Amino acid sequence: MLSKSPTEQYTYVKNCKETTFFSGIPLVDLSKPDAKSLIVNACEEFGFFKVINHGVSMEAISKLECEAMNFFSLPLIEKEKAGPANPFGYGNKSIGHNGDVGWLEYLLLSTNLEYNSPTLSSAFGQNNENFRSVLDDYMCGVRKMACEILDFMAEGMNIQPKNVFSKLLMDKHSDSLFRMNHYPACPQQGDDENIIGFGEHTDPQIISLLRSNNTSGLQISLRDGTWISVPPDHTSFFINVGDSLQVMTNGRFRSVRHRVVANGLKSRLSMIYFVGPPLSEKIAPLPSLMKGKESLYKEFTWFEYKNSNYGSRLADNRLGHFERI
Ligand code: GA4
Repeated sequence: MLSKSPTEQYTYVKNCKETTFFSGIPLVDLSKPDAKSLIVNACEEFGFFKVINHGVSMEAISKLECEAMNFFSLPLIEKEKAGPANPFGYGNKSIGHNGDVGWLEYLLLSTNLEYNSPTLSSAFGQNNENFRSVLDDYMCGVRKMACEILDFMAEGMNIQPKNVFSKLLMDKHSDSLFRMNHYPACPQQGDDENIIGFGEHTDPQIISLLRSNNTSGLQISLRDGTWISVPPDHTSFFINVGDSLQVMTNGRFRSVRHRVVANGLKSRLSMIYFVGPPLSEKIAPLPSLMKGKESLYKEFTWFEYKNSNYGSRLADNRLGHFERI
C-alpha cells in the first residue's frame, strides 16, 4: 500500500472518451531490414515506437518483474529502508524535489550498481545477491538492444561513425539510470477524471527503453497536443526519444511528452532504462546533420543540463534554457 497523508495533492486529468487506445503507434521489428528507416520515421513523427524481436529473453524479464513485485509487496517500513530516492533508492509518491506527486512508488537506481547506496542492498536482505544478478542480466540485455537501436538511428540518418550515439552508452562514465515504477490499482478513480500516476514530462536523456506488465496507463502526446493511450504489451519494449537526442538531431527527432494515468482495477509495473551520456559530454547538434542549417540550441554539457534543471517541475520545458532565440 502507498502511505497516505491528508495534505497530498494529486493531479487529475479529464478522462476524455477520445482517449481510447491508439492503433497507430509505429511498430519496429528489429530483425527486419526496414528497421532503420522505420525507426527514423517514428522518431521524427512521434518520438516514440514499439519494438519486437528485441532480443531480451522473457526469462530475464519475468525474473526481474518477480523480484520487483516481491520488493513492492514488503511492508512500507521495510521499503523505506531503501529510501529516500536521493539520488538513488526507494521513493513513494513524491517525484523529484519540487512538489511533484504521483500515484506510485518506485526504485530509482544507477545502472552502475556500485553507485547505489548500501541501504538499497540491505532492503533486499539476504536476497540481495540474487536481485543483483537478475537486474544485471536484464540490464545487459536491454543495453544490447539500446546499442542496436542507437546504431540503427545513426545508419538510418546516414551519420558516420554509426556509433555516435551508442558510444555514449558504452562509455564507462555513461550517466544512465534504471527505474522500476509500481502503480497500485487506484480505487478512488473517478468516472470522468483520472488520477495521475506520473505527470506529463519529457525524458532528459538520449532514449528510454520501457517494458511494463499488461496494465494500461501510458499516454503520449501527439504533435497537435492530443493525448493518446498506448495499448500495453508485456512482450514488447517501448522506446522514447529524450531531450538530449532532440538536441543532437537539431530538432529532427522529437522528445516525446508522456504521462501515466492510474488504473482503477489493476496495478501497473514498469521498468525503464534511461540511456544518459557521461556528465562531461557536450550535447549539441551533430555537424553532419546541419548542412548549412542554423543550430536551434546553444551547446551545453550533460552536467550543465542536469544542473540547470535540478529545480524544475516535471512538466517544465527543460530545453528552454538552451534554445537559440
Ligand atoms: C523524468 C525521467 C526520469 O524518470 C528521471 C526523472 C527525475 C526524477 O524522478 O528524479 C526528474 C524528471 C525525470 C525530470 C525533472 C526532475 C528530475 C524529476 C524531476 C522533477 C529519473 C529523470 O532523469 O528525469
